[in-house]
Amino acid sequence: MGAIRTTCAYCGVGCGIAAEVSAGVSGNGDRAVSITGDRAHPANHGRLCSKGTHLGETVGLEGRLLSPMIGDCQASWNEALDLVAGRMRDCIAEHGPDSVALYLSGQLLTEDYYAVNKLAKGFVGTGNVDTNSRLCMASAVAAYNRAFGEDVVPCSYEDLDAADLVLLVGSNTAWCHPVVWQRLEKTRERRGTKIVVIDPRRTETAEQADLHVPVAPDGDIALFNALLAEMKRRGLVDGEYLAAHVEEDEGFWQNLRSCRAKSRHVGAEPGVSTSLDTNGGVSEETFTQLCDLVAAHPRTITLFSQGANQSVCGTDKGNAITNFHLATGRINRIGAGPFSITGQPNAMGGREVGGLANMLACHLGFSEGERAEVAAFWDAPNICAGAGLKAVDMFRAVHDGRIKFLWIMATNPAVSLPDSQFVREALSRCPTVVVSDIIADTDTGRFAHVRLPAQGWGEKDGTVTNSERRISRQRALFPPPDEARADWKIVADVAARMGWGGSFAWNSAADVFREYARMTALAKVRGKVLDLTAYATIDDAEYAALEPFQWGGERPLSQGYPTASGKARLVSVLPPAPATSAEFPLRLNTGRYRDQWHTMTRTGLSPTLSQHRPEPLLEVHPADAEALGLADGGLGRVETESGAAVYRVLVSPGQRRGEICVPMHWGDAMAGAGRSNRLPSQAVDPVSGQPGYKNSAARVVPVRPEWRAFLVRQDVIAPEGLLYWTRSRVKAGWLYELAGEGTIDLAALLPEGEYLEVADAVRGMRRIAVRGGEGGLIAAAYLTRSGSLPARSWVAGQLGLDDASASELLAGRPSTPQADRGPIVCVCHGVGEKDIALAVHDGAATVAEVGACTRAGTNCGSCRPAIAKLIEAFSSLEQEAAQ
Ligand SMILES: Nc1nc2c(c(=O)[nH]1)N[C@H]1C(S)=C(S)[C@@H](COP(=O)(O)OP(=O)(O)OC[C@H]3O[C@@H](n4cnc5c(=O)[nH]c(N)nc54)[C@H](O)[C@@H]3O)O[C@H]1N2
Ligand SMILES: Nc1nc2c(c(=O)[nH]1)N[C@H]1C(S)=C(S)[C@@H](COP(=O)(O)OP(=O)(O)OC[C@H]3O[C@@H](n4cnc5c(=O)[nH]c(N)nc54)[C@H](O)[C@@H]3O)O[C@H]1N2
Ligand code: SF4
Ligand SMILES: [Mo]
Repeated sequence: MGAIRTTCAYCGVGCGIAAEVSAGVSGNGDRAVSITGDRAHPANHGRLCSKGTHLGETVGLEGRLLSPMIGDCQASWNEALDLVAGRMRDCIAEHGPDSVALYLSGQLLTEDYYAVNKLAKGFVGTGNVDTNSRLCMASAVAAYNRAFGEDVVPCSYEDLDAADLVLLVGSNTAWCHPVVWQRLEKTRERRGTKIVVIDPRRTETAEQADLHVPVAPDGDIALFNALLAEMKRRGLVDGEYLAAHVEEDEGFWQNLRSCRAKSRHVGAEPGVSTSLDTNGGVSEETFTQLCDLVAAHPRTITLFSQGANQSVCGTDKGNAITNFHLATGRINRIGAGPFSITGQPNAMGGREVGGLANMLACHLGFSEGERAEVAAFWDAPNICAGAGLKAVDMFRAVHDGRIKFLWIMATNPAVSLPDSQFVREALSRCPTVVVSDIIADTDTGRFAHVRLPAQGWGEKDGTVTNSERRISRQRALFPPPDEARADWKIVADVAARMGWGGSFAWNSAADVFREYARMTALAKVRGKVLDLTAYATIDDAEYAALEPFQWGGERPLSQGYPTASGKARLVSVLPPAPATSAEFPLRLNTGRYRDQWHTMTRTGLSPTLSQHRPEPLLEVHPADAEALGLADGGLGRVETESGAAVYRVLVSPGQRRGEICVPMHWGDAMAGAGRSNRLPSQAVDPVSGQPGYKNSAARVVPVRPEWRAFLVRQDVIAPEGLLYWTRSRVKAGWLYELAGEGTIDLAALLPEGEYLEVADAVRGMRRIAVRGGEGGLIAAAYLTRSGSLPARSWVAGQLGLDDASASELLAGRPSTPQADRGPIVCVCHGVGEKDIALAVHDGAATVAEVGACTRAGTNCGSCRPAIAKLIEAFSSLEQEAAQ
């Protein structure tokens, strides 16, 4: 079989993939696929990052939900669908349509999204359809709507190739949109493009930038206002563009000036530089450097992501950015514009069809006229009366009993929503929770009354829209396993049981797509940019062969803005009011790791991807660590008004003082106490409803366990009563890190088998290796109260082996020492820090030269920023040594 062209399962870059299936087409579950980048796809031209490259490790059936479940009992589709439809019908009859809610995801395909939106807003008659995109780009959507009159991203990736200056605002691009990052690096090589990173943290992206602007948390509005005021002072505002294409809020320019004069302080102890002063907490020197770069390079793209969106002033941040671009005329021109980059593979598709509670469908709102047109198009009996509840409010309504039926699809809100203890309480109170997922055991699934098995990536068929509005096909590679069904099909099946079958009688994803494309005519006649009517009549073969295409074209707003006046708008925005707390003096930031995806239900299954950061880390500035009594590699508990979570401490000079950072990924399925969303509050942006995940008031206390241990075993367990535990995937099973107080019955955490054991009560050391029936190592555990523990990688490598020697196992290391590679940097080729140090010692001075001697960074390239950083560190060590 030749390669199947499809689209990556993960981020909104939307990379094209060529997938060559070598096993699994027969449906026996033993799947194998080789993944390479699709050279013909305009989003990536053949490049892929570590997550895309290793997709093959996550297409197996391990952990999959393979049949409908009612409670803990397997059920038939008929039973499950009857129950879901029956409960929904009863709920509507007794409590009205708004007692029903659907919570969706940017990981659904456009066809799925379209189907659910139609069911809810047209047939059930509720606006309560919202999506995890609320947590992700709702603020960017709101800012675009305010500035341009429609949710339209005004740029394309090709603009990145033509820009002279790229401002990355709140984006760790090298980790979260790695192929865009690689594209930027290419542009920089080719045309000397300058890259500026505006981020409180010195991320790997910031390390590689020409200028890092360490803005204070939520200092972006002050910074962009100051930047624009300075451009005005230097005579760089584009008066002609403003006159022809832009309206402004009353007093816009005075407001900007007064903002520049004001001095505000946000957070933190005295002496900590989190002041949100005139430049957003940025020193005068750095601010001037930024202004000089901006003044010198009119072809500017601002690429913004969660550091802008996930804030209680995220919409205003977005508009501070659009204001700057509009006023300097840096928009609708090649290589220029404010570019919100999307997170999930189909965040944009959801925005198109109406996945957000405050839009009806196809970029239409809830005016009488719009509702009537949509009702007519769908032939809908119960068009909803108006906008529904946004994500955080939706779960509040579940909590207080207004919503009694909740259907969650392709998202894991028990981990990903803020104040997750509250969310769990809400879920446990809700009379009916339905969860459609591909994985059997997720934190959210534990609260479901009914679980429905969906088809996952590699099985499902449909379309996704990426950050630059490009629609691409996802194509099935394998037959669906067991009972798994397409999400849109599950929705249609429920609709049919509700008596609306005729309106949901699609036979294929292509049928749904055509209907959606036809519906965009409603947007078109209202002067919107969204218009897919050219695709409304494609046949099945054309849909099957559909090539990636962009709606709106490369620069969709260059023909005028979709507002009544045809003009865009400068929106007056003010920096947020100061927030200080003596009890919680630190500012807590949360973010992502290079090789993990969200709540880890899929990437957590890949041994390769799990090497980069096997545990959740609490990053703290060295001076704060000292003041707080936190040791590098020790444990720390973060506390906020909402809750507490425990992490491994990483002392990092990349943090600003007074600010800490933790990852969003770990939930209860993967860790004991590392669920970060116990920490942020339910506070949201007043316009967009997006939570402020990146700036919570917090404090940290050291955790000093009496013992530490790790164990490896082949299966999944959930230890209880510990201060800390995490699990991470290794080749033949799982590696558990544990820490606790008092006594621990280590053997109780191990499977039955032949036990080999050593213990030293005085030193508080205990080691156990367990062999199975055939003599292979099935588990091992190592505990210490005061000493050190063996290297995890060697022990994990023995799991499942028949010839592991007893003495080596109990020593926790091989009798002939192996080369210690240090922490793995390049996961594709298994190259460690020490291999790179050696290469630098031998004279390698560039990433390419390190690649030539070690192969590091020569496959997907996701680790190249890390290699560059190591070269710098090791070369300065070498120089010091030489002096
Ligand atoms: N590896 C990986 N890639 C992913 C994902 C993943 O889970 N893993 N998820 C995808 C999704 S859905 C999304 S939404 C994207 C997110 O992609 P990004 O937005 O790049 O990711 P984050 O790490 O959430 O946050 C970005 C940065 O915002 C900074 N920040 C925090 N507060 C502020 C502030 O006040 N101002 C500014 N300017 N910056 C601030 C943080 O320090 C952080 O470095 O990634 C996508 N890609
Ligand atoms: N603290 C903090 N919290 C955050 C963020 C942050 O930066 N900081 N970021 C927020 C952002 S931007 C996002 S996008 C969210 C992401 O948060 P979630 O959406 O909760 O995260 P995922 O782990 O991607 O959840 C997707 C679920 O869908 C399942 N799934 C995968 N494919 C399919 C499919 O085809 N069909 C169905 N039915 N199910 C499928 C997966 O197994 C998984 O359970 O997290 C938000 N939460
Ligand atoms: S950048 Fe990586 S995760 Fe994102 S679409 Fe491309 S290969 Fe997938
Ligand atoms: Mo996201």
